[in-house]
Amino acid sequence: MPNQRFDFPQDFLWGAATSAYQVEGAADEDGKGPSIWDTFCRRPGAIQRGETGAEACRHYRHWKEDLALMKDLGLNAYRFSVSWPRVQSEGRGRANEKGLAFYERLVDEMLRLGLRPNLTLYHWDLPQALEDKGGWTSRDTALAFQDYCALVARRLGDRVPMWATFNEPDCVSHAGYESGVQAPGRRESPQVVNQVVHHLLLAHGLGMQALRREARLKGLQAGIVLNPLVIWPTPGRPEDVAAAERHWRVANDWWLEPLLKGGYPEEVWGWMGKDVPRVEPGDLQTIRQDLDFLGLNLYTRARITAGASKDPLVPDYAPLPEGARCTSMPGWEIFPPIMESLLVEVTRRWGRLPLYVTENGASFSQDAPGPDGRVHDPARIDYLRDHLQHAHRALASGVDLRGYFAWSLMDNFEWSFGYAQRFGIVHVDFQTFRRTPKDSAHWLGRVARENGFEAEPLPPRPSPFVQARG
Ligand code: GCO
Repeated sequence: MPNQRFDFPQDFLWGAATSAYQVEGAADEDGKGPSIWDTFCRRPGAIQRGETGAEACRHYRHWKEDLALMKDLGLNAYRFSVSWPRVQSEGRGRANEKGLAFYERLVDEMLRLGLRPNLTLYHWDLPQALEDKGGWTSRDTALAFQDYCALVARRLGDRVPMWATFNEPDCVSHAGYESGVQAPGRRESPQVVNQVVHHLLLAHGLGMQALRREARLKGLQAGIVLNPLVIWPTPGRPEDVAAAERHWRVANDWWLEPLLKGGYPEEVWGWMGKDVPRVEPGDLQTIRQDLDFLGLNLYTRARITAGASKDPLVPDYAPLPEGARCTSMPGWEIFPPIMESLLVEVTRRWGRLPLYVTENGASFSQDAPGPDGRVHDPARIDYLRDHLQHAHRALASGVDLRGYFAWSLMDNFEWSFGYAQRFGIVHVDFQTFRRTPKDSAHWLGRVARENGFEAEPLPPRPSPFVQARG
């Protein structure tokens, strides 16, 4: 079958993504206060091999080289996050001038190089001082977040064009306060976890208001980055589709409905019973701020089946299908149709709104320079290309997709996995901190320069929800 062109819309953003704690290092330099991740990494057994983000990729020192590397590859955007405790060491009050100056230099250099800055205000690194006062279980933290957003918007709101309040608040709440596998590593009751979710949504609304009040750049885009479960019903039985639909409401719409419509999904609220969050008058109106875009992070699918669970809040996950190919992340099946399915489902359920794929990528932990000094990662090129082909098909169906950010620019601190996982399109030697662009970096850079690529045509495969609706 002859190859076809997969061309993307004009002005499509082609970028790479990182987050402060995962790449910066300099954990206690220049006035930065401790974050909950600095604390959590000291908990025995929390992080594989007892590793920490204290040094990470030393991006705090190598930032200029890292930006130049993206520019040389041909990328035109960079998604990064601001470390709250680097800007306000205790999470409140006076700004840490050296911390703000770092981000000012970083943004100014991006603009000089023609890399569109895509700034995330919160990528999980809460100042420890706020956690000591309750963290996200406390409504006050949402108020502190509003002040933090205003502070950063006053300093960078005249030049940063794209802002996200949060990255994956679902992980912040459920991994941080329910399972405890991420910082702050707490295991709270369902009601407390639901209250954390509510405080994060409230903080988002307050942060959006602060951004729009304080930032001066005309045409600034503000939104949020979510990681909806890419729910995939096991094929064949109507009850499996029904179970999957139910879990879409529980896992995804519990976030999307307040953000886009200003209310929690009624049926899910009912299933929660006494565990529902306390909602103050006006909260839902604050949460529902007009979004200029929605960022979506996606990697793999969640196969849902109708099984033994009697609790509508608890899904039955189907095992990996026979012969499933996975990345190095345990159980992360490689299944590129997720890209079309999620983009189409979000648009179908919530209306056409500007979307960015703010994270998509694969960890292959054996990545290393070969005898030729290059890092050959064909599996990652296949992963990126296959997912982009499905993104292209979503665009053809009318989805308003405006950009794609590979996770990640460079191998980095993968939370509880430490440095064992390598998601980067650029290899990092964690002894020398030498950066080596992998073959996938050169491939993505060329796609960015050409705004598309050639590949074999895709076989037809609408998502099961589309099939189920007929
Ligand atoms: C996330 C985070 C990233 C991760 C990446 C791989 O989506 O969990 O935004 O920080 O490193 O997704 O797990």
